[in-house]
Amino acid sequence: MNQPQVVSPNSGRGPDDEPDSPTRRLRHAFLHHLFYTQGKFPALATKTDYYLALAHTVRDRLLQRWISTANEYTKNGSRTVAYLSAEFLMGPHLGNNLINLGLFDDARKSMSELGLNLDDLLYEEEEPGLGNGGLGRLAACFIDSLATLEIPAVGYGIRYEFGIFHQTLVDGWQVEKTDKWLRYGNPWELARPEWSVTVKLGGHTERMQDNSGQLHVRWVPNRTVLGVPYDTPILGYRNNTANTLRLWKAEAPEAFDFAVFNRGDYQGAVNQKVVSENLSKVLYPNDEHVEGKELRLAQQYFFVSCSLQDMLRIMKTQHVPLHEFHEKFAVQLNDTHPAIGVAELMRLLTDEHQMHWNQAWDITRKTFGYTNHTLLPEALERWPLELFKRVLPRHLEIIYEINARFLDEVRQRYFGDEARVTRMSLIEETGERYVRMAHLACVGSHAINGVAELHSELLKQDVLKDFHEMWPAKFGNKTNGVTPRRWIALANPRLTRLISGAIGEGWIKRLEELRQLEPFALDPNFRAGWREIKRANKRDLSDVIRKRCGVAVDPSSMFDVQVKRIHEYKRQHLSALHIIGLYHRLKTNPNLEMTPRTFIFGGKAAPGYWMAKLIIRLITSIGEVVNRDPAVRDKLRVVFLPNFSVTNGQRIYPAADLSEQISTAGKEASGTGNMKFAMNGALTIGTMDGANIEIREQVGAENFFLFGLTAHEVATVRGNGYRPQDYLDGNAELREVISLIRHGYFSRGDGELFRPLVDSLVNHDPYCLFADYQSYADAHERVGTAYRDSEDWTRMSILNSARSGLFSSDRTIAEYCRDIWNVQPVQVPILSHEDVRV
Ligand code: OX2
Repeated sequence: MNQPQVVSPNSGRGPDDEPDSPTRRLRHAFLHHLFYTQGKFPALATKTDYYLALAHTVRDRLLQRWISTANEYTKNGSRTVAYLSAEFLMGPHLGNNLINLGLFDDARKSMSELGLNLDDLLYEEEEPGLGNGGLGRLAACFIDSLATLEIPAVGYGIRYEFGIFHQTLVDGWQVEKTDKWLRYGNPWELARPEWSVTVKLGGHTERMQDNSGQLHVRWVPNRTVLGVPYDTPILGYRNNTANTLRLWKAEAPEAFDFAVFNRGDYQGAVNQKVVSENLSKVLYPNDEHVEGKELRLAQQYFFVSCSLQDMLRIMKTQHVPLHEFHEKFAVQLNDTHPAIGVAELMRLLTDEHQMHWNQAWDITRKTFGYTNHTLLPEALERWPLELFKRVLPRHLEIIYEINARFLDEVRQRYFGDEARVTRMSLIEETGERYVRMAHLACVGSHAINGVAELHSELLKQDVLKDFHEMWPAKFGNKTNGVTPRRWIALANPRLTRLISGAIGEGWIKRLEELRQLEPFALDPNFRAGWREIKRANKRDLSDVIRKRCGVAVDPSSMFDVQVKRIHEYKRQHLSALHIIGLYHRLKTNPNLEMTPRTFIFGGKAAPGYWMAKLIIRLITSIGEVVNRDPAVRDKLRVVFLPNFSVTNGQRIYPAADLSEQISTAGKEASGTGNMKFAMNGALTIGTMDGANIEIREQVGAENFFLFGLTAHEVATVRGNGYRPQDYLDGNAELREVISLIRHGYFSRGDGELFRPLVDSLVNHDPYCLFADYQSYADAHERVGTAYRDSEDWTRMSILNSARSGLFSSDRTIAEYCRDIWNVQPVQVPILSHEDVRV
């Protein structure tokens, strides 16, 4: 628990106080909450109490915007975006809300007048880690941009009681700890039990005819759960908009079964509660790998059904007729996790509201848009038919009906092409039978998009080829982006001040304005300031590394960073092999001139992904050997920072010199970390993959370190019977590297530890590390040389930031609004509680 702190004795009053200054008001409100919300006085207050008191102070200040926004949207009946996502990786709210409200400096001042440090309080917030990685973080950036662009929008998802696990390292291995983010309460949410909805699960269906001969289907579930919405306000940047993130918690309809209890069965009496609450208990920690678990399907259905029912409720209160559903709501499916929504909306419209199939289908298709985030086959969701039927018997019937009508259309279009019919069917029938969620999403949506240019092209040529041939106009690209509020203004305050001093503050809302920095790249004074900021950020990160990893790193060395989920396709192990290569060079040639480098890794491995965990072990093992070897320690350091998260990312991106974006070409759909690094002035070493291609195009090929096979070349090499052994035979350094690992040099002589990894590489190398090794090493040579010319490196660093404007999620969202959602901004006038009449 935290050490109590003492608030200075003149608590209520500060120095130079004007009676009504913002800092004074903040201070008063803060103390008010410390007393009346936390029920504490300074001598007993913990840092958490102080954090919570400040959080409540800030919450009060955004409630007015939230209410005004809701009022305005209701009054206008505004067309609204509903962003459906199983993950929202929000990161801590307090700092971001202070930035968006324009209260950051006042808060710092008022806290310091109380003898408190704002940064300490910010770090007290347990971040809501309700996502695995890029996909969930994208959803978070998107709702930030929607609010900043004043677009009426709701983010719908699941309020997981336990978010992504906390990663610790024990003997160099990843060990998972439960994420108890709600432990001290969550000041940012408001429960809205009055808008709870009921969700059915399991059971069977019945058919009956009414008096007029009309057939009705009744779904008789074997259980129901209650979905309770928890709302979090999402502020726009310095405007009056506060949209809503609505996350559903699962509860039992009855906490307690009295009949069972009275029979003396206590366990049985509370059992339903336990089973129901399991639905929103924990986030599945798999990134781009599906597990096919019944609970996961139930989770997906649960939040989607709650959300669609919520939309119907909103329509009713605003007197919007049912047939205008698609005019009231634009619903976006963030990957296939919410794709069951297609069948659920059909069920709601036809079974529950007696709409005719054709009309319902027309509305459904006009409602949904589908974003695909990956080409990896193991990430494409398909549910075994038996499992699906057990959880969602009615939806399976609806999917059969959709499929029958759809396949009729296919047969008509492609006469005689039964192979195509089999390929496109919503049901996979070769071997075990599955429901294909991506196909359901494609058929049920009017727009389908990938998340970077290459990815969207590959979708059309590969995974969704048949669908593209049938409906080319549905397909488009929306290159990802990230919010500059969190990823520059909040994460990198020093750089923010320097940039705003040079070109004003407009760039925070209009990131293309960063272009105005270009001439400053030639100004030696500006460059010196830029360099000094990078150095200060690196010093800060060094402190963190010393504390967390017990390793001293030199801020004047080049910080070479790879942070993201651990996955073979992302090739953290390619970097590991290269580090061993450098180590080998230094050991065999102690006088070798080499740019001193600190390699920093971070990222979580899915708990069941053994190879990814072994890659972490390889990196920590290399660190153990390299960091204590006096012959190399001035040139090489290797650290694995545990528990990469939004919070940690905010310290890491601003301190990076080099951004490693080294996935096998064609595998990384977009990447978004690549954008955060570039914005903060890191140069990229990367492959022609995902958004790297567009980043390179923007920043200029001369300011980007390119290496490796292209996606097309990878396909060719593999198509021609790729033999990694040939590359090994042809590369002396790579042979040395593999031999060191094989002989246990990094595992205290244990030749077995890394055998699965080495064998996989030598015999299969599914992600072509060996094919790219030399090209990667060569690119690193160019990096080393470039870094030694610090003036020129700084110039390139400035240009990387200056030309990163395209990668603001504001640009991405503006494109979604224009091309897919057809929604307009709504300006919100501020309402005071005196304006409200009951
Ligand atoms: C990720 C992709 O791997 C990444 O390339 C992309 O930038 C991100 O989504 C946001 O679009 N799960 N995570 C992803 O895809 C899936 C599936």
